[in-house]
Amino acid sequence: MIWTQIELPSLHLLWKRKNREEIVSSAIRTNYPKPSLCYIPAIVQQTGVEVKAVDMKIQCQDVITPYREFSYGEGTMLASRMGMPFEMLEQKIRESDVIGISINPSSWSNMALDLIKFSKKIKPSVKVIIGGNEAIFRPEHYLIPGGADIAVMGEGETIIPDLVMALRGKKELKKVNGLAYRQEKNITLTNPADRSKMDDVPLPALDALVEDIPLWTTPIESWPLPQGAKKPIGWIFLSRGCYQSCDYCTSPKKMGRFRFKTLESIAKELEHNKKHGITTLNIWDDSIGSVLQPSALGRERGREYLIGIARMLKDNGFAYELSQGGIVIKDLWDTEKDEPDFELITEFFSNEVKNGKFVGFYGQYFPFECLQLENPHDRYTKLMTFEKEKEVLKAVISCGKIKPAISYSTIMGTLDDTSRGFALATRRLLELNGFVHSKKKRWKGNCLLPINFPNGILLGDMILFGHSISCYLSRTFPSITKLEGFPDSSPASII
Ligand code: B12
Ligand code: SF4
Repeated sequence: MIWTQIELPSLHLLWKRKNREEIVSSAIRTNYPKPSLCYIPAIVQQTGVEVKAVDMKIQCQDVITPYREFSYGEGTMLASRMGMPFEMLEQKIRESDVIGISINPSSWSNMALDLIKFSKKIKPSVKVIIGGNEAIFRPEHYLIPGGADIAVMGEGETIIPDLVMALRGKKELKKVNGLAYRQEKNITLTNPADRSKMDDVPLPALDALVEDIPLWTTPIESWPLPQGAKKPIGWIFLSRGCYQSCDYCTSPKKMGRFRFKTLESIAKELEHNKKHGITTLNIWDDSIGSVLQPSALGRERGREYLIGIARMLKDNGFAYELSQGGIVIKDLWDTEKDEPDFELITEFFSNEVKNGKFVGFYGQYFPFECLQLENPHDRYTKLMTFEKEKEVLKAVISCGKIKPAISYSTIMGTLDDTSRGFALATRRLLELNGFVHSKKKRWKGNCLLPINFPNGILLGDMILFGHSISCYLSRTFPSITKLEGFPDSSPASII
């Protein structure tokens, strides 16, 4: 049996309006590692099945293939796939028995549906199996009418071994836990699957991607990398799950109970990365700070664990960024002393250059989320008062020898948001920007002023919304600044 695991191409959205310049309106990243493309092959390999991994984002990056157009504001949005054209997969599909596709952001949905159809057209007998966020939350969309055969509704580690047995005819599909599958026009759901223990998660199949690894060059939260930090840039997950339950976030439902790796297994993974020439890492956990919760290790042992990880990373010469939030801001507050947890912050967020090599923390995305409210904590328990949040951020910025890159965001545009709230968020974002930029010892990092918008808000509305957005948009989509009436994005013009 041959299983080909695929990472979909990038989504390229082009906003076209009469007599106006066209605007690329999707965030496009290509040269970064794709965790599912390393984990799924590693799990499949353990079952003895031959597996191939294809990253359609990293191959043929300049090829743009339009696939759909829809009206958007005063114009139309042209959706294209950017990367390896489907036709180049033909031979691989013919040779495969299984096509595995991972779909995490919902915006990749139509590309996934097209690839499912394409695979079935090339080889009707090929089994198309999908996984990731989209498979878990709306399997029916991909099974009927999408045409996929099976949606994996949980974690590959606990589901794939039995699934492979079923594909080999040695087990009934209905007895494999964690699946949704198509039977003519109906969908059958099997029993939920167990969550995997973090130490049972296999080492990523870096061997399957040796040609791609040198291309993993895009830092997610900081451009450029600090001097002395080396490419390629890999990634690590220390945990799964999160003890919080922010209402906009799928992670706690998708990942379930919080689990974490032991220090021994983290040491093995660091060694594995080093063997493949990787000494710079994205820590991609949703919330490793969850170890501090009483239901995990509790504050005292949790701190020891986090400090242990930081020391291990540094002792092994790693540079690292936390590009998914990683540690909830409230977890960095010492409630007993009513001040930032300086020891934990210094251990985790410091850095230095040792023999010309950058070692330690170099960047983080801080999700401030609700700066428009007097007290952000009122909406999400993971947040604190703005004054405390600032103290934490200041401590993080000041503790290393080399200033890290920090980006931060707030979410605006819900029906509850008011223009007064918008003004408050703007002021606060500017204040943050002011002190993040004002420190000495700063390498030319990136301090963004992004504002995230929920679905349904048009780019055009965002421009009308106000000046702060222009700061974000002008960094992310430089061409947007050329729009008629686009506000000046310099901080002075905003105040
Ligand atoms: C790491 C990460 C990133 C990384 C890497 C993304 C990537 N393609 O791998 C970066 C930083 C680049 C990123 C970017 C974005 N991300 Co992101 N990201 C994540 C994060 C934290 C982990 C995803 C991951 O790789 N997990 C590791 C893999 C191995 O686990 P997994 O996908 O869950 O897969 C397991 C199972 O689902 C199953 N499985 C998965 N696929 C398959 C396939 C088969 C065949 C089988 C059998 C099993 C299987 O087995 C796996 C192992 O157990 C998630 C949150 C989360 N915890 O899921 C958000 C998340 C997926 N991201 C999200 C978003 C919105 C984005 C962005 C659009 C943000 C933006 N506006 O720029 C971009 C888009 C990506 C891009 N190319 O530009 C949202 C998606 C929400 C949605 N419904 O749309 C999420 C869910 C965060 C959130 N809570 O809101 N992201
Ligand atoms: S803290 Fe982060 S990962 Fe956890 S629920 Fe909130 S947004 Fe999601």
